[in-house]
Amino acid sequence: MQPPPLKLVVVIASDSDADRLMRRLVEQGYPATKIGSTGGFLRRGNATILSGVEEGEVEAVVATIRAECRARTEHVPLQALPLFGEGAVLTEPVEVRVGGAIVFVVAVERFEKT
Ligand code: 2BA
Repeated sequence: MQPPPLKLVVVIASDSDADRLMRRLVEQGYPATKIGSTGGFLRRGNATILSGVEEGEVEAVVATIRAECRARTEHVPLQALPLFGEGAVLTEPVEVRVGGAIVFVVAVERFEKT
């Protein structure tokens, strides 16, 4: 019999949400790996979490991500943004989404443990 198809759930979350999310995933029995990463726009530290699960487990993993990573908005000075900051004349802060999560679900072609 063929093993069930595997999916790789890739999550980009804020550092503050990522630790809680890792704990919840592991408590629920899902494997997870956290990698330190940096957002290209805000250049703030965030975390990338990888979780390889069976296709039928993806919805439960995504539900946990939704519960633990809530989006909010924050006002950031324009000067703090790498793309626009240099030489910016406007002083009003811009509204950006922080927290929440970006989730990619990708098919795993091959999984091997050596
Ligand atoms: P950052 O690239 O630092 O982006 C942080 C937040 O800034 C974004 O939140 C978004 O609200 C805003 N933002 C990003 N680029 C923008 C732009 N060109 N103009 C205006 N506002 C912009 P999220 O969308 O929740 O993304 C959070 C983090 O997830 C990103 O951090 C990045 O590290 C990652 N990410 C988001 N979409 C991605 C994608 N398609 N591929 C790879 N990484 C992605």
